[in-house]
Amino acid sequence: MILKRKAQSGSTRTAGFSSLTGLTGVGIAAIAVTLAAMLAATPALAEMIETPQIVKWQLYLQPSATEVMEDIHSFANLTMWIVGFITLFVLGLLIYVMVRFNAKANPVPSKVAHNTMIEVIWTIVPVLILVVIAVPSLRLLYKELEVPPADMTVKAIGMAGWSWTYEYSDVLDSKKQPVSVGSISLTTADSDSRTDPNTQPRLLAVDNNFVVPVGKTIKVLVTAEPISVIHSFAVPSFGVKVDAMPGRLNETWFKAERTGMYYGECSELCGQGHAFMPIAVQVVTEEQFKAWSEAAKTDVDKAYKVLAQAIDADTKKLAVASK
Ligand SMILES: [Cu+2]
Repeated sequence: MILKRKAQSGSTRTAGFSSLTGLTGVGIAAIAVTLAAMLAATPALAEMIETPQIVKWQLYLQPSATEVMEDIHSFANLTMWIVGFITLFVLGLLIYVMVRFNAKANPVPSKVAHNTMIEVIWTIVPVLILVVIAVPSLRLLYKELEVPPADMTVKAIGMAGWSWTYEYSDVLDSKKQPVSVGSISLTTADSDSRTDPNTQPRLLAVDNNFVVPVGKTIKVLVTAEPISVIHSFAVPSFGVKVDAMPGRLNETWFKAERTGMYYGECSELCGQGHAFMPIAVQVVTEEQFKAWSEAAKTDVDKAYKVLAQAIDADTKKLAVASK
């Protein structure tokens, strides 16, 4: 298992982008809280590894499980600092003007209307700030969009009945057809078939997970069933979000660095079942994936039982080894 995670602590997840509200009192308070939290953030490795992907009352971005999402975290933090400093600077100027130049303190106002130097500065400084933001922004955009040589390709199809189908182009059944896995939410609009609320979160758990091996570059071809509407394949911890459109093939990629469950949701308003078509990605070890894919060639239902047994056995082995 690869653990490559930079400074990121749960305590940085505070006010988030609410500071974009600009000069309102709420915005300023949010920025102050966020900056204070960022300053106080001291990352602890153990905490990072054990951080669950979803927690109650979660704010800000989910913990990252790929390098792309790690970069999104860094970029979001950079822009938060810039937004914070600009807002505090403008607030300072406003307070200074209100105190120093109000009618009582300054009864005879100056009639100066132009200052070339100040005008040059307030044109150039914002340009420089935008350049500072543009460089990492474009670098990140290219990293997200350019798919590196993939170890495996999977086609994710948004279905008309508000569910997902995953087609494994590299796992072929006896008829040389890609193994196809239907993935339906366990919490549907009119019923809830979850048996364990702890391991099967509401509106996120599905019957068949999207199983992938850890540390491998997975290329995802994203589309929607021809009779369906536009959906969107999104997994926040991977920094992945791409539209699933009927008659069109989009592509994205991810390389998960840790095993575990990662949840996403359809992120394009697609109709009455929009809230009931989650994406559940199960990242497993290469051996566990082999066990799953071998079994899936003949029987998909059995493959998930085989996978559960393999994970169980490995967990027990780990527990014994750590004693
Ligand atoms: Cu949808």
